[in-house]
Amino acid sequence: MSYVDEIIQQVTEKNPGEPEFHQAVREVLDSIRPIVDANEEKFRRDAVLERLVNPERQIKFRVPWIDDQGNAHVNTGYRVQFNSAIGPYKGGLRLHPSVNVGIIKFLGFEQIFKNSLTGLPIGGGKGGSDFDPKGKSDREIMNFCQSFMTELCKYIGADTDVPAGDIGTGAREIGYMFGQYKRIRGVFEGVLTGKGLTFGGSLARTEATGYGLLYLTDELLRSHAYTIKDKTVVVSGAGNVAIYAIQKAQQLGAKVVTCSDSTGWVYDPDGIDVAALKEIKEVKRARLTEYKSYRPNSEYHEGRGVWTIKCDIALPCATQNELDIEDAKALVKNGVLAVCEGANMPTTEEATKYFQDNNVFFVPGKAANAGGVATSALEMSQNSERMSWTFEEVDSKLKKIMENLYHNIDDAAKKYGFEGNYVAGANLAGFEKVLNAMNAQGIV
Ligand code: NDP
Ligand code: 2IT
Repeated sequence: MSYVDEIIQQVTEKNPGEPEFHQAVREVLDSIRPIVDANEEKFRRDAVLERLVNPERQIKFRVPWIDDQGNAHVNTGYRVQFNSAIGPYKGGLRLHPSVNVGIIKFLGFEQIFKNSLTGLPIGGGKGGSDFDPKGKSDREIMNFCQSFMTELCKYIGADTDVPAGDIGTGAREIGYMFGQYKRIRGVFEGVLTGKGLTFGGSLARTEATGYGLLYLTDELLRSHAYTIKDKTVVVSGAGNVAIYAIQKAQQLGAKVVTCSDSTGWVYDPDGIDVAALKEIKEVKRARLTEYKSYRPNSEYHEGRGVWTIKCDIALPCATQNELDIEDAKALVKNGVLAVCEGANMPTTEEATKYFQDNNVFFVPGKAANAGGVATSALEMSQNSERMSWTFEEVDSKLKKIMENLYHNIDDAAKKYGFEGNYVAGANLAGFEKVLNAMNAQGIV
């Protein structure tokens, strides 16, 4: 059996009940076969792949907190510090009831290659909790965040591990966590990114993932003599990534006709009203059912269904495995041109293959959504030099990073004989840099 296949099997056996982690490992290892096969003997001797798929450190802890009625609850907190070959661990904190160690490991593993692709010095990590922020009061959120950070603060720091937002963790949660870190550790440092603008946050970090997704999509299309202007775009999700993806798509002249949350989806044939969406999701923290009261011409449907709408470009921006083979068939049937992932691993393996087999441009999340973490790294730089850059400065750096990133994965795909396969290109380009750093640092 080849070294790659052996490790894939080992990961499956040694990490039972973690299908998303297996999926992420399979996809990366399958892509990097050309490099591994050409160096199999050395890689085996140095246990390169074993070191790649085993996190450097995994932290799991109890998070007790008290609700508004005085009742105590216990959630589980995680931080997986996966790989620090190219920089301090960097990656978000997910707060969602579906969180378990396998989810955090899949996200942390993806983060290694994503962070490498940004070209900035950041290693891979991820954390979170199975805490459900839905329906909690502001005070309950604060209680949870403080308790979570009381334990997490022992393991993180501006030069060791710098967490940020992800599903369920936005500016409010980062603020509460930052306050607790500062109180316990007694240092004001850039230990978290996505902070408020008055205490070290970077302009454009809020917009960065969605904007970056569109900068990359635009570059992809232009490189193939298409333009994004007047294209119909279908987006899933209605959170941080989705909102700013919709906003930038509209600024670039596209028409975005859908968004969704975990209970239903909206079809707005006149184009999504971003101001209304922001008010519903960012201010009221309400459900998408409210959208119709702002836009009487729109439709609200329970359940899932955005992928049934005819479009040129599909941007999944909600969560993992939200776009399956049936969705892929519907999109291809409707003539979709490009699918770029705003979320992490939103497309199933089968659906990904279907897009590739049907000549749809497909860019995986670790490339397409890297603008968020890239801008987090820019926030770290600003914190280190105790300066803050203008919105235009950060935004133009982000745009450059995403354009370069697209060309890097395109070049890597070509270099290894997989022209047009951006999954292979992203994994190969991301891995090359991490491998080089790991080799140089010895067996650690
Ligand atoms: P948010 O919490 O802001 O929004 C998540 C959105 O997805 C919400 O609309 C939510 O609906 C929906 N959603 C979440 N879970 C599910 C589910 N299980 N089923 C259906 N819908 C769901 O998160 P973000 O926008 O920050 O993150 C979205 C995706 O982007 C994630 O995959 C995240 O890992 C990825 N990402 C985020 C980055 C960032 O900077 N924030 C950077 C790179 C990637 P509801 O409100 O009903 O729960
Ligand atoms: O998945 C991701 O890249 C994020 N949630 C952002 C991580 C970060 O450190 O900004």
